[in-house]
Amino acid sequence: MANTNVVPKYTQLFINNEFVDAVSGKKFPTVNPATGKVIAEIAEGDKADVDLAVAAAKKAFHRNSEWRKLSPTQRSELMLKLCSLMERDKLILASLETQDNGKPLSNSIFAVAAAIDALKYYAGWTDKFTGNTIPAEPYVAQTRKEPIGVVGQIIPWNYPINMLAWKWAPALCVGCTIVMKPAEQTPLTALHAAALAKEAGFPAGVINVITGYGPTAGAAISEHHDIQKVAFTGSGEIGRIIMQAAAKSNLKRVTLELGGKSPLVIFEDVDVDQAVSIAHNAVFPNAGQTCCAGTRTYVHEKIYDEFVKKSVALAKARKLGNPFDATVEQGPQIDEEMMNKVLGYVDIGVKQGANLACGGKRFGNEGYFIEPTIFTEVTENMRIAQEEIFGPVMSVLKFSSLEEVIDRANDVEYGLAAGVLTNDINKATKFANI
Ligand code: TXE
Repeated sequence: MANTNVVPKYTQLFINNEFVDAVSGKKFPTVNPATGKVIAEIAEGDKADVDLAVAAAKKAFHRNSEWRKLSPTQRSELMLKLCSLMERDKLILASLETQDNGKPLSNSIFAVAAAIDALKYYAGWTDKFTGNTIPAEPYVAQTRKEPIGVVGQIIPWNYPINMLAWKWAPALCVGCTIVMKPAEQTPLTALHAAALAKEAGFPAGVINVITGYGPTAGAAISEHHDIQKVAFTGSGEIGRIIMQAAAKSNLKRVTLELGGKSPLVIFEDVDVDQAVSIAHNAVFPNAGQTCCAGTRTYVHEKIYDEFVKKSVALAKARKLGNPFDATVEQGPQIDEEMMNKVLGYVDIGVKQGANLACGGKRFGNEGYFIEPTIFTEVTENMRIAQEEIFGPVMSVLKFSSLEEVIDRANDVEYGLAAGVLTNDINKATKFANI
């Protein structure tokens, strides 16, 4: 079992394979959301530090650099070495993740394993990128896939070690160099992973981690002229800012993975107990802080009452508490601000006429826990059916036909994910294809 008291060893910025203080000397606290207590003081990087990190990453990308001279197989070997070290330190990483993010320890252990898998997957791709030859006689036309250069990566706090792996792995695979900013709420596993990257043998400057806040360190990344691409996961609001910054600076490429308000549609031919369990697990894991959570639960009118009764019983039985307790299923929200935002949405739901079937309150008075919450009698005109709450809140809506529910399910600004539960393959296929 992981040590619940792992003390973070790395709290400084990671630039050019060294841990250093911020140029400004500033620090910020990272807080355990289960207790509200400070875990550690972390170096607060901003523009000056991003400039240093980008310079290191640019140097590491120079055509004569050690990194650029590695063969695809050697890059793969480095990535696999990093995987072995993450495997060695998996309980340390999991403990840091649970302290910083609040998710149950078993979830963090699973998350670390999934992060290792992602790195391994991309380690297998290093030598498989091919270009095309194009018929263009009398000319010879061919395309080659090349690494783009220095990549900026800005990630959120909901799945910190996974977000890191999903961003590092493809960039390292093709030979880019990295300047990453973890979320200010969850810097710990990124710093530990950076130390492991150095131990694995990645040359100086290939991976840099700048801890700090979005409007300072994050903005410096998205505005930087020597960063060729920025990969961002987070809110739509900040995604827009990043796209603008990219356009206004050097037209760097941008990839955005933003929020969602995904429907899960449950038809009347399902096993209701099974559907209740699937719907529950589409919303409540990670305390509802998942971009593709199925938070708009559309239930056919024939099974609606039974579904609601059983879902409420299951939600009420969900165990909240210390995420290091092996019997606990749900930890806290990431911070006080997010807890209050979610509770604000509960108020809005009640005011707009939804029926609060269970939950809706803060749990305990230490940390930032919220009871699993279910609203019934929800309709699309309510804000809780349209806006991403990012908390343990299920909105149940009633429907009567396939055609009707497809239109209603699509009637939101978001388009990230969707699910359907039915035993009729024709219905499932039609639903998925429309
Ligand atoms: O996200 P932000 P927040 C959604 C979810 C949540 C909402 C707000 O609905 O309630 O976003 O969460 C950095 N320039 N998701 O405030 O602000 C910031 O430091 C550059 C969905 O935490 O988007 C952090 O590293 N960077 C999502 C990252 O952006 C900036 C996961 C994300 O923070 C910046 C998280 C700026 N001006 C939230 N401002 C998902 N898709 O899974 C902030 N950042």
